Amino acid sequence: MNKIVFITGASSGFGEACARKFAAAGGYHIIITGRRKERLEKLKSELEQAARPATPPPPGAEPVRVMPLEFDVQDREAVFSAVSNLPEAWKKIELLVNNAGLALGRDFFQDAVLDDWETMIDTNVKGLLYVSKAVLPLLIAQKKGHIINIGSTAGKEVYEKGNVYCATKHAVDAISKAMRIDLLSEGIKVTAIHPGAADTEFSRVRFKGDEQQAEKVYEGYTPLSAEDVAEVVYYCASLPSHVCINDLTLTCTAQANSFYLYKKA
Ligand code: NDP
Ligand code: 8X3
Repeated sequence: MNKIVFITGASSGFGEACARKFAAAGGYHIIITGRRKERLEKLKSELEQAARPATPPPPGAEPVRVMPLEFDVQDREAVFSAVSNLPEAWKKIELLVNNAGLALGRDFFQDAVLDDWETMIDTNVKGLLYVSKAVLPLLIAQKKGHIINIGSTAGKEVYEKGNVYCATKHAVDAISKAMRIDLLSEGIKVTAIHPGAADTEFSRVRFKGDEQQAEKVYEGYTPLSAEDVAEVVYYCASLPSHVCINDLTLTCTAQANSFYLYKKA
């Protein structure tokens, strides 16, 4: 029987790459969420119609089925109603990947826009909490499961003009540690994965559509790709049930942490 994985922010970047990875590996049905419905619908048909998995699926695995769910993680009611309206068969979720998130702006604290701060806090922190609280009872009911939270190197060190984005990712780090402790008795694993710079739509969103500024972020080195991150998520998810990676930071080879990124001139 296939496991059910619930991935937030699957219309782009890491989340989309994770959906592709789990589909290609076989043995999973996938709930993909985001606000851009057409992208989710397109991904669903692509994954369901895709050729056979690259590797032989586990014995007894069924062909992948994909359930797109359109909601804004900032909208508490929408999150809870999307999860509670899932068909019963889709409620047997074993893996939650809390990935939806964003940065908005890169400004000194004194110049930053309050609305940007609120959106980051509402999405990266409150959104992650809402989704976790909505999905957790489904994991707890099965006395097993795994939550993978996508943090960031920005959640390990604060960098100049990163202020509130860094704060939200520090919060993801703290929430992950807290979840791991509190969920011990429920048999639920909690993994925090902290990627460094990765070339997705992240910088385009951060710089509000300014393509030139976004491209500059990835000049002079080879950043992580969404697929690199998806490989690591899949690895963490496919370990034996008694093994949990608690905290994992991955960067491209040119990056040591939030401060040290070696760019060729
Ligand atoms: P993308 O911009 O490519 O993808 C972000 C995803 O999050 C999209 O699918 C988007 O979907 C979803 N999302 C954003 N806001 C909301 C919302 N309010 N409600 C529902 N879904 C939302 O960026 P990445 O893939 O790079 O980012 C994924 C995660 O990884 C984020 O948490 C980010 O902070 C983190 N991260 C990114 C790094 C990078 O360098 N790229 C490095 C470290 C961490 P839609 O717009 O359709 O709603
Ligand atoms: C995204 C990586 O360095 O832009 O979390 O903050 S960084």
